[in-house]
Amino acid sequence: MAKGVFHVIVHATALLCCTVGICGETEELGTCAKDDGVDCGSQSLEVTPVITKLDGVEVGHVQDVILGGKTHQMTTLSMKPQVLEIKHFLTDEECDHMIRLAEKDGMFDSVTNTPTKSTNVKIMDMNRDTVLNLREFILTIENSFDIYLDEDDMLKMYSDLGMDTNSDTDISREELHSQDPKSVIDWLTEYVAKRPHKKSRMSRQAWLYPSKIRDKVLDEIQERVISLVGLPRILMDKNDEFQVVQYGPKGHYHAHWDSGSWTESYPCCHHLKTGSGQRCKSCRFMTVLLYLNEVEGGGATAFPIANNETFDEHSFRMSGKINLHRHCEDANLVVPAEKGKAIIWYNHHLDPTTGWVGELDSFTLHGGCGVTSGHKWIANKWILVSDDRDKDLDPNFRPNRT
Ligand SMILES: *[C@@H]1O[C@H](CO)[C@@H](O)[C@H](O)[C@H]1NC(C)=O
Ligand SMILES: [Ca+2]
Repeated sequence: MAKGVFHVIVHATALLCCTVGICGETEELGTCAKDDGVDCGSQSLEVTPVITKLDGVEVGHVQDVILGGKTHQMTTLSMKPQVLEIKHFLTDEECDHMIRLAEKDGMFDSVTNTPTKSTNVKIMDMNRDTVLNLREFILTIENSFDIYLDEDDMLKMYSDLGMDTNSDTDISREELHSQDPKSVIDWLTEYVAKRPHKKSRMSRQAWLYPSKIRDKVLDEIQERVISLVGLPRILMDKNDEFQVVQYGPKGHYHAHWDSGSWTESYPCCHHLKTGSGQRCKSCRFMTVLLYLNEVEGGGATAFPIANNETFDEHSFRMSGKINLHRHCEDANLVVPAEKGKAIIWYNHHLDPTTGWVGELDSFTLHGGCGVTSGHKWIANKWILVSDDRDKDLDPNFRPNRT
């Protein structure tokens, strides 16, 4: 049996008091004594949706989940973060169908990392000696542009641009400031155009909206996801899209989080109208990743810091292991690509006091390993939940998609 497959949980007090129909049943809770005038009619049955998680129990645990009359096996791959896997969640025909829908929709290039004017350059002078050594400059470019260069690339840049005037492979503040930032950006743009594997993401994508395209197969897949996750239906209906992504040869996606931290003060993107141009954070409580094809080589999903005792972002960035093209096998959890397989994880903790979504779980850091041969097709289903329960549950609050 799947655990946590409730669509709503009724407030304990209301449930005991009102479904039983006899006030006084819950005296031990001190809320519902015989004479306190509680209306036990059905009107007072107050339903407050809460957020729940599937329970993976422990690593290696296998449980049956019945979805649309079919029994699937769900295996727990990790508990920190909790990562669950269901093989054959989609049939081969359903996978092929999703790919066809995406192709029909017209896939467009992902544009996550064209180095542009608006990018905020974060100078990574780790030891604060006002000089950037090679490692620090590599990290500066990684963190600012999502471009992953090695030392030879950097030395070529220094020499092409005449940056390192005294040839000591360090870039001093003077050397940096005598350089026009635009010349660096132009150099990077041209360099990675010829070497796409240096970019964070090499892929094409399309968005599929079950509510818009009214496709029977897609509707069935959507219903299967809804039964699996057991979350309030309104959350699923308001943001029903699947993102289908195709990674080409060398395609990969460096380690990242799918969601933002609640400490970021920006609004959740799904609470803004499309094209508002306002800065926002992704608020993706849950990720369901579906593999749509058999990848010839590579294409696993890696969680570099799963099950590590602690997480230190600074030391992680310094290690260079964010680059999953180079460091896939170093990841603590690697989930191989397999047609029809679903991988499920929760990007956030639960907040037990509110019953809603809590802070980002740092251990969900993950990415797509390089495709070494053939293509890789996946579909992402992000279940969007914000730190504002009322807005998420308000049926009138919908993003205005164009
Ligand atoms: C993994 O855990 C160890 C022990 O707590 C810690 O020293 C190390 O920095 C952690 N690694 C990362 C990448 O956070
Ligand atoms: Ca120098």
